[in-house]
Amino acid sequence: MNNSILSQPGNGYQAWLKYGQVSPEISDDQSTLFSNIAVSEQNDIIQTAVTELTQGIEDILGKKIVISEYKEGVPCIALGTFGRSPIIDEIFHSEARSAVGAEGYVIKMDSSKSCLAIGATSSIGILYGVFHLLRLISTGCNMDSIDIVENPVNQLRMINQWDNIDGSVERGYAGKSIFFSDNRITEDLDRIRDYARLLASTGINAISINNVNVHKVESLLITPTYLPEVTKLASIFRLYGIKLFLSVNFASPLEIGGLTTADPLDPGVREWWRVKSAEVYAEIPDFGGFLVKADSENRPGPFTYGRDHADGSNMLAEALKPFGGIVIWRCFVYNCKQDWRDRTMDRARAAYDHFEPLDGRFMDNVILQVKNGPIDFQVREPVSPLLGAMENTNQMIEFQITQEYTGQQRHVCYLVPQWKEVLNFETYIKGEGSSVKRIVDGSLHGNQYSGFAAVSNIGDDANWTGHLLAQVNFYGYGRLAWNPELSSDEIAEEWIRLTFGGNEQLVQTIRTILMDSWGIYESYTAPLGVGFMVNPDHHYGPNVEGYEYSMWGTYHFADSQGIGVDRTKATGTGYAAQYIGANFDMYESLDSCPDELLLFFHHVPYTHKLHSGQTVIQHIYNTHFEGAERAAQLVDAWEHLADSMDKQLHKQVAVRLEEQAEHAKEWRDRINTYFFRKSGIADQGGRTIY
Ligand code: GCV
Repeated sequence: MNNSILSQPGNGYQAWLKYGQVSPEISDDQSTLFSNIAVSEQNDIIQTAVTELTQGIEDILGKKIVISEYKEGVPCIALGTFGRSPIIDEIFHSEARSAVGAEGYVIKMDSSKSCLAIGATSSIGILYGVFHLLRLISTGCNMDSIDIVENPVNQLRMINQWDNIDGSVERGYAGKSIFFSDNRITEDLDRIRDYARLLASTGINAISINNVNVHKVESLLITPTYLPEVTKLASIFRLYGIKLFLSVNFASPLEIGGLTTADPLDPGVREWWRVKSAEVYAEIPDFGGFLVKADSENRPGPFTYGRDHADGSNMLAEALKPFGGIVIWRCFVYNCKQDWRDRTMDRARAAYDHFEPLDGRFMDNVILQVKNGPIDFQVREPVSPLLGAMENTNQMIEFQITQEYTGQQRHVCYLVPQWKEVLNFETYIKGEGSSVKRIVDGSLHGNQYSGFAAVSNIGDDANWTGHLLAQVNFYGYGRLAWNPELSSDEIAEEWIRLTFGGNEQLVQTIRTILMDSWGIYESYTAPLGVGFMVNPDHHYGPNVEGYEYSMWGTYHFADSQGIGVDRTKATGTGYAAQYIGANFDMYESLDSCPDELLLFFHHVPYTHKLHSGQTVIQHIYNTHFEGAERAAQLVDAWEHLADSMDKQLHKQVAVRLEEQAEHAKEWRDRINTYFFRKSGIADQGGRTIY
């Protein structure tokens, strides 16, 4: 915790690392043990771990800590990597040690030695173990018989910033960038360090710091103009075991390199990227690699030269390969200049159609980054059929923590339940047991690289995320990337206790608010998986026809008879056929398509009966009336917590929930009125529609 102005109590800056909110029941023995940290190794990450542990325990227990080498008979918390610390090797025998992977750790209370030990294979494991221990102590867990083995399930656990060098953040809802302003890289490295702490405490190990839409000035980040400053950022993230990546502009050789082409098969272009990569690695030896958005939403790419995405990404992969770097290549490729009159073209098909035929052609240091759904981070979408469809290609999943389409951090929307649905989805790609989480962790296809990426939701607001409750998505993403088996409930509860303390009524109330929030948001916005219905450009607030006659490929086709997109193989765009076996059958048939995705896959009359027994039109009315009511109830529920938390924290959320309740009414009335006027069918409940 470095930034003294921002770290005022009550503004949320310390987030879930605000230790000392619960006074854990600590026995006298434990208290003595917590007075000493024994460590015999020295390197930057171990130093970070020791600093975190010391500060954390001092805040929790309000006592000074002594740091020294291990001394027999002196109770302590001992930290060390295997083979370098005799006490750690004594406590953890070879069997325990062999269970710990590169970034994993073990924590064990050895009463006979009066020692709470954290052992790991590498220094970063020690840091993760320290954050785990602090989490346990500050949520009041009993330490007596603690014996934990932890390994991250996913190899890459990455955050993508969409920060621009002028200081703006694309789809950012929490202020300006903490990385850039006025075409300069920030000098406030304290804030970057505080960000690195938050990330590492949840297990994040990679970050790309600039927007995937890379414009002219940002293209210079890989040149001497900016590299020295980028190097400083990389040095901070390194202390927390986080690798730095940069988003690059595919047309850089042309736009900043003085070449006449960016053709990936041109020898001059290949050489240009090789030289640039070598320059970057000369400054940042552990640089992660490049993140690329190409041929997408007007960004340049290999298509300009008649090449494909394998040609494009392999060129960069070849340049990075000698240094151990990787290329993360996004699959968000579709025609954004579509004719809305043409009902045969379907944006949902695009990623699969472009990439699946290229399976096997990508170099082994290329990873394809695939958005969780086929369209664009809507409140409800099916899982992208591209995930897992390329057996011989590395893939990772992309989520969006920033709430572009889920309330823009003015509405509460806990996204972990949505992400878990995606991760648990059974693809049947290799028969039963082919869930998305097994594709993403690399185990299904035995990939060399795989993992999680997500678009960050932080900015320079004092509380990082604008809406204080949006911190849970940032926290939850990291925890889920570490272990997708954690439940949404567990993650929510952990975050609440760390952020607000352990008052049981408070914990239960906030947990209910979070767990209900996705469903509430969905119920008053676009119905039954149809998506969009938002204002163009900024994407906030209801506008049923906002995108209906546009070129973006996001239509609902509502007319006086019905609504929805026919994506069946039999009569529609054929998108449903991108799914395998039982999934294809489920989505293709009107009878088995789940209600919540009905309008994503089928065009139906308003009088069509859902499995719930309601007609489509009555479902729209019911959910919108109920949704707005439930949003209003969140205000009341929060009000009851006024005396159980810091007043300022309480106020921050109260203001946003009130805004949400008002805005939910606007959604309700716009959607209900639109469909009433289109269909002419009255609400069975006789409620007010305009
Ligand atoms: C960074 C959506 C967003 C864009 C974003 C794009 C992407 O279209 O609205 O702001 O651009 O996704 O993921 O590349």
